[in-house]
Amino acid sequence: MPLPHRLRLALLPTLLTVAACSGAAPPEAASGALPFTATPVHRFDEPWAMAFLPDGRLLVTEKRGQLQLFDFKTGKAKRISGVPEVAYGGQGGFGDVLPHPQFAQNHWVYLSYAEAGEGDTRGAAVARAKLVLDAAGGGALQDLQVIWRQVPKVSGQGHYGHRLAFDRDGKLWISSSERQKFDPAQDMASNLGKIIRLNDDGSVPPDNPFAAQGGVAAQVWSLGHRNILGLAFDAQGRLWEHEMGPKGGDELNLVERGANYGYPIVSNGDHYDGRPIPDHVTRPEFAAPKITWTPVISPAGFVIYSGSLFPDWKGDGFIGGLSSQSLVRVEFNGTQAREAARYDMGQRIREIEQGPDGALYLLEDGEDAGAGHLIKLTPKA
Ligand SMILES: [Ca+2]
Ligand SMILES: [Ca+2]
Repeated sequence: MPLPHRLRLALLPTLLTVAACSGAAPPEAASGALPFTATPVHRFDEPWAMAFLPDGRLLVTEKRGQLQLFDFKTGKAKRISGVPEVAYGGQGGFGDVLPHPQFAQNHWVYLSYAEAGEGDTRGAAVARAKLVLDAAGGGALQDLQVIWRQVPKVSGQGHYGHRLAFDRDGKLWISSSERQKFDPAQDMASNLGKIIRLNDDGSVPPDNPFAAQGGVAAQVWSLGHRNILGLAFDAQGRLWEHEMGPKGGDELNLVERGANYGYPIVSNGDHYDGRPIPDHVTRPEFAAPKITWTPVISPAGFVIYSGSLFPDWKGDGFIGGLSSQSLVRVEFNGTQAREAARYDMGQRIREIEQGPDGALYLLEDGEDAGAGHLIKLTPKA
């Protein structure tokens, strides 16, 4: 499978972005070529998310509602049966997939997806199920339990979010985007526009910051978010998220307990219909982004690299770019961050993971003809 016009380094957008970012340093010097080899491995139908199993195989969600198990040894993907029905359309469908940290012992897999509701409403849901693998290279989900839902279900097919992460204490984190409804991000009677922290069975930890308020507020760790398509923990256990701004103002945020990130009251972007939104600097009571991007990158997928195959990149964040068709590398310095490099991939990048071999794996978004590849990145020989 060829990789046409992918191997270029996009310097101009990076320079424009750096000019718009306070405190950002220049990107790494241009070498005229990408600093890695990009190898297409397999092609999926509108892939959205992926996660490695302890045996080295890869679970991939396809937005239309399939869960695939890809075996690098055979080069084949097999369908997993027993998946929940998804509300496919717009930005909705199958979302994230994530094995439990103790998957080898308990076989739990966590899935997020858009779920139909009453009338013309939808909302994100998170379920867990036991993944029973078979000898033919496939498997089945059993004992499926829905453990969380967006409240309320609303019209529209955008901004579900529904990214999943586990922390080192085994707590489950969910990004719940604001469904393009704006104000729910500030409303504690709704869990839209929030980052959610739960126990692995979906129950609410009593030490959550708004636990005393009860209801869905008890699930909330932070609020005032827009469309969060990336959650990642660094080696120190800090949680970082990125979210798409409206017209301008994509953000990388350090997620802090009980903090309000200000949307839709503040944003470094503005509404698509032209109405201005005051910038973050006007309201210091709201947590401000560590990086802000205008023009936007449209961030999707997020990993903080901990491998050895790319030793210079240990501890760096990698973010996929949809509209920017790029891979963005972020360098952290404690609680600060800056964009260090942007690599032009020539396709919308939806998802990124670190493999057990230390290679980086990307999923192209699947909407464009010829897209949807799983791509492996390895150091240049
Ligand atoms: Ca993933
Ligand atoms: Ca603004």
